[in-house]
Amino acid sequence: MNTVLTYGTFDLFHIGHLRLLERARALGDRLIVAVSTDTFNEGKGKRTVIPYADRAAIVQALKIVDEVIPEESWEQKRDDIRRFNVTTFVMGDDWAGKFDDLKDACDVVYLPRTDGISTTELKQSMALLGQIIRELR
Ligand code: C2G
Repeated sequence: MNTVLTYGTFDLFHIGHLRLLERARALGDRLIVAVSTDTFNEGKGKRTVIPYADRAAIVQALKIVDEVIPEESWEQKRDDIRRFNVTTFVMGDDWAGKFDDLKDACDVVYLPRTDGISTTELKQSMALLGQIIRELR
């Protein structure tokens, strides 16, 4: 049983997130996803639009996802790898190199990000749309 593990905020879930999870799942027999809690995200300096419970429910609903756990700290990865007997740790390549210290515990794979989509861009588009609507009133 090859277990794949990945971490993320998955705010305003979009095709970039889905493509990452699909490719991660294809690297093993089961996929575990650690979703960043709202508190942990505040520590990352990230304000999420969608609360943790909803972000976790959306990811859990995907047929390619076997389990969702909360991501509450930067330090939990090594314990999670041990706890779930993880074969492969996966992240998008915006994190390339950042988790190489885990290479003694499992395979570490960085996958190319999906171009043209990001939560930040979605937020910017929504803010612009709101401004246009206000100006049209
Ligand atoms: N991603 C992607 N393509 C995009 C956007 C995101 O492949 N266009 C990937 C990211 O590289 C990441 C995953 O989707 O692997 C989740 O992205 P975020 O929710 O932005 O995750 P992040 O806030 O970077 O949290 O401990 C690690 C952190 O929790 C990662």
